[in-house]
Order: sequence, then C-alpha cells, then structure tokens
Amino acid sequence: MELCSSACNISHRAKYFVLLVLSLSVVAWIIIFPGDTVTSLISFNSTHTPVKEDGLGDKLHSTTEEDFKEDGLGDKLHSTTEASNLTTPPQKVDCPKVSPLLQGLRNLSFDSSLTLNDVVTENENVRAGEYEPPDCAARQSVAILIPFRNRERHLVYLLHHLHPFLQRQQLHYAIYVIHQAGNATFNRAKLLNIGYLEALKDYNWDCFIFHDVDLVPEDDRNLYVCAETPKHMAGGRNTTGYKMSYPRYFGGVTALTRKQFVQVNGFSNSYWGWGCEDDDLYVRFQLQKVTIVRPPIAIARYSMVFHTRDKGNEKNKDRFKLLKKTQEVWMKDGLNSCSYKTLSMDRLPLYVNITVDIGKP
Ligand code: UDH
Ligand code: MN
Repeated sequence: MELCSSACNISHRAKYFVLLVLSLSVVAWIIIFPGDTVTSLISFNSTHTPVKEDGLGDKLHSTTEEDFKEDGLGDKLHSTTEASNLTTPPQKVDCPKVSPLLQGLRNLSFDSSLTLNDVVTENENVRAGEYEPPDCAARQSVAILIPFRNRERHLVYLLHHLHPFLQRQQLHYAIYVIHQAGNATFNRAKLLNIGYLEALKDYNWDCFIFHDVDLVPEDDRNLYVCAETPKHMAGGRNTTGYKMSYPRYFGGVTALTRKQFVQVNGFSNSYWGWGCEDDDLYVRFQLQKVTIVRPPIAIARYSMVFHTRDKGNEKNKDRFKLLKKTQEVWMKDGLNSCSYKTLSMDRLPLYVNITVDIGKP
C-alpha cells in the first residue's frame, strides 16, 4: 500500500510534467510563428512568380495577382504582403489619355549606315522586344506582328523609328517578326495568322497590329491601339501622295482586337504571292456587317521604304478568283485551319523572331 501510493504519486507527477512540456511547446510555437506571418510567407510565394527568361516575367506576375483577385483571395493576400513590408511594387496609376510625350508629325530620315546593333544601343529599355512604361500603367497591351523574309534593312529602319514611337505613346508592347523559312512563294496573311497564334502564347494582348516591314509611321498621334471596330491605320503613304490607294483599302497596317480577329476566323491562309489577302480580310468584316474606322488622313501618314517586287512574291494570278469565294470559305479557311511548323523562336533584344515552315501553295 505504502509502496503503491508513492509509485502512483511519481507516475502522476510524470504525467503533469509531460503535460506542462507540451503546453509550453504550443505557446512557444505560437510566439515563434504567429498566424499572419505564416499567411504572408504563403502570399509571398504565391504572388511572386519568378521572372522568366523570356522577359515576360513582370506581366506574368500581374496576371497571377489578377487571378487571385478573381477568386476573392487577392485583396487579402495582397494586403498581408504589404503589411509584411516585402518587395511588392506599388500599383501604377493609369497612363494619361493623351501621352505628354507625343511629338506629332516628324520628318523621318533613313541612314543607310545605321546597323541593328546601333538600334539595340538606342533602346536599352527594351527587353526581348517588349517594353512597359516605367511610371504608369499602359492603357493597352499591344502585339506588333511583322511578316518577314529578306528585308533586313527595312527591319532596321522600322525598329529604329517604331520603338521610340510606341514608347512616346506610353504603350505596353512587344514586337514579333514572323519569318518565312525557305524559298517557296511568300504568304503574308498566313504569317500574320501565325504571329497572332504565337503571340497569344506569351500574353493575353488587348490589341494586335498587323504591320508591313517597310511602312514607317510619321506621326505619333496615329495611336497604335485598338478601337471598338477594326482600324485601318495606313491610309496615306508617301508613294501615293498620302492618299488612300482605293476606298476599301485595308492593307499595310491594321489594328484588331482578339475578338474582332476571331470573329472573322483571321486571315485566309490561301493567298500565296502578292495581292488581295488584305481585301479578303475586309470582305470578312463586311460579311459580318462590321464597319472599319480610320484615323484622320492628316495623321495616318507613312513613309514607305523604297523597294521593288520581291522574288518569291510575284502577283498571285488567282487572287480575284479567291476573293470571290470568301463568303463560301471564310469559316473553314483561317485561324482554325492554319497549319505550320515553328523552326525557331529567338528572343532577340529588339524583337521576338519566329521562323516558320508554312509549306507551299
Ligand atoms: N514581305 C517580306 N518579304 C518578301 C515579301 C513581302 O518581308 O519577300 C513582307 C513585308 O513585311 C512587306 C509585306 O510583306 O512589307 C508586303 O509585301 P510588299 O511590300 O512586297 O507589298 P507592296 O504592296 O509592294 O508594298 C508590292 C510590290 C511593289 C512593286 C513596286 C513596283 N512599282
Ligand atoms: Mn511594301
């Protein structure tokens, strides 16, 4: 009896001791890892997408934040991140409706000694062809798509003028050059479809500008943004006395939203060689009863770098025949039937170069 009571006493004491140690551990855990710190660590890991090598990291970062907002978690996570004083950049205010950097009409010069490297040096604020205004949130994110083959000199001139031009407009933009590999007949429209499909893999662009390599805009009031309806930007050019070539002209440079472009199934892929692929796109919009807008001809001014007809881009003899069939085929000939093989994708300093095998007629 005596023995049992002292043994039991010891075992009771041991139980209390274990309980005490456990309680103290819980208190210590709470002191070391308070709830909001845990949350803020989680939020840091979740909202800070590592900057990708493709130069699109910042954009991906903001997309991730938006995603959180949509599920109702965004604000909470955001505010805890701020409270913990981590490195979330402050929210930018919207850029002004009219950029204070615009210069209006300029007389352009084309210096034949200018090199691509010179243009790289002029534009150190451009990363992999992409730029965002540093001090304000751009009103639109714009992908510039350039169909290309054997026009290196024209590309140097265009990049030299276009990068500062777009920056004066305070846009978030990236330039994509879609390069047709091989010597088969050129197909401008198909390259532009490909540019659209590939650029969308990078970012959900608001606006797509389909841009000939040899047309350089002269007036930065000709804004490279999309409108409620498709916009034809290159109404006037030096070679036509700054007048429209014909009233329904829809070539050279056009600006379309994703919705507008998808509504007509993009360009036809069937126009091999020169001519009428732009008229075909115009007809596609007409069939949908969608009207076209144009900036005033006084500002829609372009300098076309002189060139002759390219080898491999001869006039397409079938172009008018094809144009008669638009109504019949537009639903099955376009973005939904654009087959190609991407041979390389190079994120160069001033543009993304996408070399593609598009087949032949
Ligand atoms: N393009 C190329 N490489 C080519 C062909 C066309 O990059 O070999 C691209 C380039 O972006 C060009 C666009 O496709 O700006 C349109 O082609 P284009 O410039 O040949 O068309 P445009 O209507 O000229 O300007 C047609 C021939 C002009 C002959 C002039 C003779 N008076
Ligand atoms: Mn041309």
